[in-house]
Amino acid sequence: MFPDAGPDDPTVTAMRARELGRKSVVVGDRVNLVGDTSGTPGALARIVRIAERRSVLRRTAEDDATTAEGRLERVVVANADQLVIVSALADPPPRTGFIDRCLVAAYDAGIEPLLCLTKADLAGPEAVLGYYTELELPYVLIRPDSDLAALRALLAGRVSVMVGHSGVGKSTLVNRLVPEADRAVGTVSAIGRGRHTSTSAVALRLPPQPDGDGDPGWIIDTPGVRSFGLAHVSAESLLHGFPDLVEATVDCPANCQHTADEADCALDAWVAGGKADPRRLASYRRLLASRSGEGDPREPERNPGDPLAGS
Ligand SMILES: Nc1nc2c(ncn2[C@@H]2O[C@H](COP(=O)(O)OP(=O)(O)OP(=O)(O)O)[C@@H](O)[C@H]2O)c(=O)[nH]1
Ligand SMILES: [Mg+2]
Repeated sequence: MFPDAGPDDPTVTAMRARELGRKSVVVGDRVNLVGDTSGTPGALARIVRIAERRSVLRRTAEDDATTAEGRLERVVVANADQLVIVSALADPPPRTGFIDRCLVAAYDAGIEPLLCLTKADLAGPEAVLGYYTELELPYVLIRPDSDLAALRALLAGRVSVMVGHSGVGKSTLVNRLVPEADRAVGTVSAIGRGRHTSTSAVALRLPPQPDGDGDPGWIIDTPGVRSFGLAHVSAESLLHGFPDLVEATVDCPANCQHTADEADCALDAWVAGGKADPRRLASYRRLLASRSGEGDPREPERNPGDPLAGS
């Protein structure tokens, strides 16, 4: 792969050469190949080198770095420029806790976020967008019959990776963007029983647009995730996923941990003064608590009164 390969270049099948050792190749990696790179049926090339990665999107199975699961770090994709956070407006319902986690991961990876709200035919976006008012977060609304021109313009010239819960419509959208992709699409009821329709990440070249000049970009479809663990992100870096809160912390006492039991944390006054949404501070503090292993933020009873807050 990737952007420098032309649309007419053959698709090459390659395996990882033994000399790479334990280094794994992930979707989005740029690699050097040797052997038969003709792309003819049966031809097999070898991957002998992985180029330095421009960006690395990671997630962990859990938030708590003291557990085995928390230390299990997965590289989701390499060299992406944009993280398309896909959330359905209904069926399954949107979870701002999950979106907040993705924003932290995007910041940590040096990737720009784009909020993609699907199933706009089933519910309105007001509640979700209201939560992000202070953020200037770019977003697109998708319904089955919607024109995808705005989304295509945001994808042009870049490598974008889609993440989201199972059943939010990632593969449906990829199939609309790249008709020959033929990604399997599932029913939400089956997904609810723990089935994920897509089981591996796949990068697809977006088709050239009639009026567009230049590179239409690449889109990477990924399997649905249940949660987006952030054990690999330091407590300090977590805050950067909350640009609406970060400014307030210059008034915090030295070594303030910004937790709810910090008596002089400036974030409380910031929110009380209407400078940011209290739900965003609650979400940030849930992430802080979850990292230190205090309870499970995904338990709905921890978010009474805020149906959007789950992750
Ligand atoms: N009403 C409505 N349904 C949609 C829309 N987009 C997708 N769906 C339906 O949602 C279901 C799940 O879609 P998928 O594209 O398989 O979801 P996914 O995000 O790829 O799921 P995983 O591969 O399991 O992660 C399918 O039944 C789609 O037809 C939409 O905009 N509106
Ligand atoms: Mg899918």
